[in-house]
Amino acid sequence: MAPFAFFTRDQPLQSPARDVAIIMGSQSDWPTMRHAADTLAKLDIGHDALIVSAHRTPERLYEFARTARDKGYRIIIAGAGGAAHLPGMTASMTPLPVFGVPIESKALSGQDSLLSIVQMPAGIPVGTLAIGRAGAVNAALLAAAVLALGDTDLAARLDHYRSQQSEQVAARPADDA
Ligand code: RP5
Repeated sequence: MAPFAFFTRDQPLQSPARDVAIIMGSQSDWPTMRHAADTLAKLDIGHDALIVSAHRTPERLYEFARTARDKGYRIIIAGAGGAAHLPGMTASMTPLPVFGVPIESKALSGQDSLLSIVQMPAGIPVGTLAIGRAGAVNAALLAAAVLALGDTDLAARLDHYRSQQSEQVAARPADDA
């Protein structure tokens, strides 16, 4: 089977120069996970976004996780909701750093996602972020910070991002904001 044959339905997966793979358990996770993609794009960090379900497409998960490092990815951001096994299972099959984003589920507001991602047994780490959009944005920023350790241009872009963010905070609250 050709590598990433699972991912060719909509567009061929371009092999990286993409440092970050954003994976998610379902199409329904994309409204959250697109914030990670948007943040990486703002920082000009190459990335892919892929649907990989631990429960519905376990073979796709196995294929992805086993080959991610050889494909050139350096960091994986994994978003999942409910019984959210995707980040932990991915981490078990790749030496790459995995950052988990708990999706805000309907039934339990993401607390199920959070607890099932964060409480990894010792030996296989997943860096767990906040529930929902904040977690997706911060996963991208954390990935950027790690990549910036070996990339001075990216470090400068990240400094600029944070400076701009600071400048956008008003000194006083406004009634009509
Ligand atoms: C998980 O199940 C996904 O990560 C998603 O958050 C959740 C629900 O998926 P759908 O039923 O909306 O496809 O695997």
